[in-house]
Amino acid sequence: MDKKEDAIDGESELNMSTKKPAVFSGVAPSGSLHIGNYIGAIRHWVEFQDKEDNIFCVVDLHAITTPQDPRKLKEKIYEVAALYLACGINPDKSKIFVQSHNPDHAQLAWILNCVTPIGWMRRMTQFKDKSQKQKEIVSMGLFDYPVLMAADILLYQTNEVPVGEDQKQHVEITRDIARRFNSRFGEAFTIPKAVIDTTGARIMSLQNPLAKMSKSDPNPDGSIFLLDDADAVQHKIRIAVTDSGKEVKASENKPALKNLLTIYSVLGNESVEALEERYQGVGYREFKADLAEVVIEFLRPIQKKYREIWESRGYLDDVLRRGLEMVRPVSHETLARVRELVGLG
Ligand code: ATP
Ligand code: LTN
Repeated sequence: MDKKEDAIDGESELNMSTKKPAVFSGVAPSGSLHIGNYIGAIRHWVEFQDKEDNIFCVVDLHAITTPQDPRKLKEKIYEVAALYLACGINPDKSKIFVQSHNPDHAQLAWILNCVTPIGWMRRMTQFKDKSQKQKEIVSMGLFDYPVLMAADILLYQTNEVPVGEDQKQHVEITRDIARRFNSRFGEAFTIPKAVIDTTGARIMSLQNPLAKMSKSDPNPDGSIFLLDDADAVQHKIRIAVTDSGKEVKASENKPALKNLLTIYSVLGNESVEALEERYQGVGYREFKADLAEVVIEFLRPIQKKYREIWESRGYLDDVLRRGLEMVRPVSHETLARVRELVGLG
């Protein structure tokens, strides 16, 4: 990974003694995981698994900040956890658990709410976007989303938060909240930093190359889901929007082609330059047909592993239980210190 680190520190005295950097990240089970989630976040979790001390969380409390069907939510939580494993997260190397199974997250979020100025929250662009799109009422939970995310990260004295570009602002506010708490009450938190790759940090919708590929996009043709079958992948790529002209080139004035080339390059493991050369003088149709094959071949082993995991539900429960047991003492220690510093009995 060509790491672009968005902040300079990510360390504090609390973590100087730890050899491996502490990493925390998560995905909300608010829909089906797509290749944007994989390219922007999960592949980096897998890549650095051996070098870091990792926690990967299924952030179900974040999912309910927008309306979810209660009958489907539980299944989605397990689906996300199973996909973490199917994508290559190894539960012997990384801890995986479900956010709501650890009540420390909600408790720390409340305390952080009481030190976070409302003006900081009003600047959050994701809230502005999501609240505009929201057809039903906009909940306090949606507004408070970044504070809960800060609690997730700060509970574990996290150094690094590997995420896609859209989460940069949330990690920045996490840093601000941590600094404010530390200076007002005393050292409690490590200051984390976002780790964002220079390639693929923002995969765009196949139907609108100016909008991010997103789980909650009502048009499923804009996203390729990790569990899409071959026919769906072929169809979505065939009808994907392209730019005017015929050239397969990743230039700024060809955002659709740039996006398709990025996907091809990452999932097919070939440089964009090599692809541009290979497809010189070749029409979009052939390029898209090859891209569909690359995506299908990439998804095949993930889907096979996913099905195996899904059939042994006891194993998945066990992984999540073990993950929770390992993370709980860390969050507990942070929360106890925070309570003490704040003066809660
Ligand atoms: P939602 O629509 O419910 O907000 P989402 O599809 O935007 O969901 P998240 O759960 O918000 O996905 O994101 C999980 C991780 O995947 C985050 O690290 C996020 O930055 C990354 N990510 C999400 N969408 C993309 C994308 N289109 N390109 C690159 N990374 C992405
Ligand atoms: N907001 C994140 C999901 C998330 C997260 C976190 C990511 C919740 N808590 C802590 C990293 C660290 C998103 O990707 N939408």
